[in-house]
Amino acid sequence: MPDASVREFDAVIVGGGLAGLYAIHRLRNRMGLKVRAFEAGSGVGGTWFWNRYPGARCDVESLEYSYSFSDELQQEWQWPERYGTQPEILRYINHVADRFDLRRDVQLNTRVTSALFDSQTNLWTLRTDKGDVVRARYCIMAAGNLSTPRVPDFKGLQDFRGKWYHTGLWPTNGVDFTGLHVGVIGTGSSGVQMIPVIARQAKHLHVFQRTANFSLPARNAAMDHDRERRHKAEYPARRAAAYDTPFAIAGYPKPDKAAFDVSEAERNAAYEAKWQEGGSISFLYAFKDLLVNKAANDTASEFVRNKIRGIVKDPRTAELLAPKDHPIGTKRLCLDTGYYETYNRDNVTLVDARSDPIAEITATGLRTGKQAYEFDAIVFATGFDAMTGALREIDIRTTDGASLDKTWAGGPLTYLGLMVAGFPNMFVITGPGSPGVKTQMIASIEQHTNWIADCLAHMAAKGYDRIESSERAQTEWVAHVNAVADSTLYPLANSWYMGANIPGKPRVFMPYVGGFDRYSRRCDQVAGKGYEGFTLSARQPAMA
Ligand code: N01
Repeated sequence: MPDASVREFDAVIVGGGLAGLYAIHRLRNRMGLKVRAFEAGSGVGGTWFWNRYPGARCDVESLEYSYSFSDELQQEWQWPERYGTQPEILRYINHVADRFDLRRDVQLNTRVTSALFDSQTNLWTLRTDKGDVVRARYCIMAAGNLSTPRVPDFKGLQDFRGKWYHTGLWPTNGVDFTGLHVGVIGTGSSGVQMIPVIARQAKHLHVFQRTANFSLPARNAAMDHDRERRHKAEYPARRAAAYDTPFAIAGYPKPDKAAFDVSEAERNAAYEAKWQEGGSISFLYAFKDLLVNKAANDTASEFVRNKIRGIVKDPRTAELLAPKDHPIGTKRLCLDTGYYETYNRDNVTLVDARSDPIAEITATGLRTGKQAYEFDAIVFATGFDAMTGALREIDIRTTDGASLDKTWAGGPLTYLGLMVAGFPNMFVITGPGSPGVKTQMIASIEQHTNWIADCLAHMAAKGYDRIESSERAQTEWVAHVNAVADSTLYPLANSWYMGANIPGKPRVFMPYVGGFDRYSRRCDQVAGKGYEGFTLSARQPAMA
C-alpha cells in the first residue's frame, strides 16, 4: 500500500530562485513532468529575495542578466538601468513566475532537511522542516551558491543591545540608518555596494576592513533606449555570441594582445579607457594575459591602486584601501558607485581589521585589540559558506551508506559540476565544478537545466530510470578543474572560490574557470557520446 502521506513527483527541486524556477518551466511546462520545488524564503527569487541590503545591484548588465528561453519575455521586459537593482531583478523574477505559471509548484517557507536515495527503487525521498515527505525519481539541487550566510563566531554577539544584520538575510522592509552610529564588517562585493549608501544615512559609519578588495566604477546609468532597441533586435544572435565566450557575456571582444606587447603608455591608456567604460569584464579584457601572467596582472593592479590613491584624499586610508595581497580579478572583482569617494566623507572611518582584528562584540558595539567602538547597528557583510554550504546543510544520503557530507569532507567532488558519483539521479545546478559563478549566472542555469532535461528525455526514451556519474569520470573532471585553475592566477587569492573565507573549510578551487564556451561544448560532447562517464540503467523488474 502506498503511504498516503508521501507525495509522489517525477522531480523535486530544491530552491525557488532563478535556477529552481527555470527547472520548473523546463521540466513541467516543456516536458510535462510532475514537479515540486521547495523554497525556504517567503517568496521566490533566491539570492535576489534575500540580499536586499541598500545598494544591492547586479554587476552584469541587465540586457545580459536575464533569461533567454522566451524571446517574448526578453522583448517585453524593460530594464530601466544599465545594471539591475535588487528590487528590479526581484520584480522581474516574480513576473517570470507569474507569466509562466510557476508559482503553483513552489512551496514557500519550507526548507528541505534531508534527502535519501533508495538504491532498490531508484527513488529519492526528501523531508522538510514543515513535515513534508515527498518521493521523486529525480532530485534537482537548485539551492544556490551564495545562499548560506555566514556571521563569524564573534564572542559576545548575543549581548549586543543594538540591531545587527547580515547582507544575505536583510529584513524585507529595509532598514533606515538615518542618524545612527553604524559599523560595517566586510568589504567584499556586498560591503562595497552598501557602504556608500549607508554612509549617506548614518551619523557615523565605521568600516572594518580585513582585506582590501579591488573595485572598479560600474558607471551605472539610465538605460540608453537606442542601445536597448538595437540589443533587442539582435537578441538571439547576441545570446548565441555570448554562449561562445568564457563568461557567457557578449559585447566584449576577446583581446589579442598581451600586456607587454605594448608600451607602458599604451597599456595605461588601455586601462584608462576600460576604467572610463566601467564593468569588470571590460577591464579584465584589456589584455589577454591578465589572469594568467602575474607580471602582466601587476600592471593592471597597480593602475587601479593608483586610481584609489588619486581618489582617496587621506594617504593612509588610500594605502589601506589599495589591495596588495592578491592579483586583480582573482577575487570577485567588485563594481561600485562612489565606493572610494565615500572615504573622503567626514562621517566615515576605515578601520584596519587586519592589523587590529575584531576581538569581540560588546553590549554597545565592538572591541578590537586596541579600541572599543559604540554602535546602534552592526552590519555583517561577511559573505557566505559558498558553493557547498547549501547542500551540506541538507542531510543527503543513499541506502548504500553514502553521505554527501562525508563524500565532500575533503572538498567537493562532481562530474561536470552536474552530478556526484555515488548519488544517482541527483543533479546540481551551477555547483562546484561548474563554471556558473564565473559566468553570467542565468546562462549557466539555462545551459545546465537544458542539459539535464535532455538527459531525462533520453532516459525516458530508452527506458532508463537511473543515472550516475562514474568515479573515474568524476576524478578526471576534478583533476581537470584543478589543472585549469592552476594554469591561472586564481589560486593566488584567499577567496570564497577556494573556501578560504570559512575557517576549517578544505582549500580546493571550486568553480571551473575553463570558460562557459569550453564547458558547454564538453557537456554536448558527453551527451553526444551517449552520456560518456555516466552509467544509465534500468531497474530489474521484481521477480514474481
Ligand atoms: O562576501 P565576501 P560578499 N573580520 O566573502 C570579511 C556575490 N555578490 O557578500 O577577505 C573581518 O566577498 C572578508 O574579509 P577577508 C559575489 O559573487 C555579487 O561581499 O576574508 N572581516 C570580506 O571582506 C561576491 O563575491 C554582487 O579577509 C571579515 C567580507 O567579509 C559574493 O556574492 C553583490 C571577517 C566578505 O566578503 C560574496 O560577496 C554582492 C572577520 N571575522 C555579492 N569575516 C553583485 O552582483 C569575513 N570578513 C554585484
